[in-house]
Amino acid sequence: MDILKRPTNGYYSGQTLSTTIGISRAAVWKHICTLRKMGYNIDATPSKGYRLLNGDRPFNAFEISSGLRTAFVGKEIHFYKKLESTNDTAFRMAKAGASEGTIVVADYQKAGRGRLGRKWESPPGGNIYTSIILRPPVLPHDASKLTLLTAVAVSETIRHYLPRSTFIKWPNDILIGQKKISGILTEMDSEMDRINFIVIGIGVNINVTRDIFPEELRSSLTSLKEETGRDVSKVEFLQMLYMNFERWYRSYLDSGFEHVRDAWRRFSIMEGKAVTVRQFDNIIKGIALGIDEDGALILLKKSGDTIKVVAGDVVVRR
Ligand code: BT5
Repeated sequence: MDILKRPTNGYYSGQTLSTTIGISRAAVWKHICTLRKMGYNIDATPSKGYRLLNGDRPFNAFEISSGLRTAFVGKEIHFYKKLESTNDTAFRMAKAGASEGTIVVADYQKAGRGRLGRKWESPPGGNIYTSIILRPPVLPHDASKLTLLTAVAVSETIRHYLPRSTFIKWPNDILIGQKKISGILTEMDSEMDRINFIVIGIGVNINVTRDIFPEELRSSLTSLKEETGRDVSKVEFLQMLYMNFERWYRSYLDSGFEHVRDAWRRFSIMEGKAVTVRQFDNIIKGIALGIDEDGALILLKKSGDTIKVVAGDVVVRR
């Protein structure tokens, strides 16, 4: 693939490719067929040879890893056209010993999951569904901080395309204005005092329009395409996301949660707002004061008491 990408005025003949790579011409043809299946637009003209036609970088593991400037996130990438859920696959891989930073990406999820058994709509082709395997040397109690630092990394990446309007709603929603563009699902395998591994699943709506989603969700979600009016490269988006993620993950492990918390607060839409938090059947109302050093949401209740919320779904009331 790298040879075909080198700039040329014409074609690479089958003979040139065969001698450069050191394989037979029949094998060159087999590789060309495989590359076409991977999404590359390759022109094959008898008597001239092969030429890579211009076009977007196809969405595959090779493209995601070429030019990915990370130390460990994405050093191993498992790419699938179709999966039940990238989190399920990543969880199985982690159980079987996959190393930290291993990535699972899919172009379509048949059973994408949100939190608490909810569904994550995962139509084929236009969106990003990815999971990152981590083995952080922290206590299970600290796992929720990884959701918050991931939210910062996702928000930063989206802001590259939409400079002002990206916000985080605690704990795991990324919004454009009031509409959800991305969600994060953090799952863990742990003992009382040790994390064996964590899988961080990230879904982002990219090159789709709202009408592809079920009607009841259309007014509450959006995509990069809806907001910018154009398609963006999913390869470029993912590379930026993995780089941003690795930077924040390292910052947290090396220097603690404080910097993450500061960045999170800059993206937050909640501070000072009246919110309702639903925790199963329990409803808590209050003014959101921010997040504490553990990543928990701090609420000021009408009674004047402050309480700490560690899990739940938030509605911002005004
Ligand atoms: C989340 O759950 O927001 C976590 C979503 C994580 C998805 C990723 S994709 C890769 C990885 N593999 C998986 O199987 N999952 C992860 P929650 O906070 O429970 O929000 C779910 C709610 O968001 C649903 O009940 C809908 O209201 C809404 N929703 C569903 N699909 C959506 C979409 N594509 N875009 C925006 N909102 C959506």
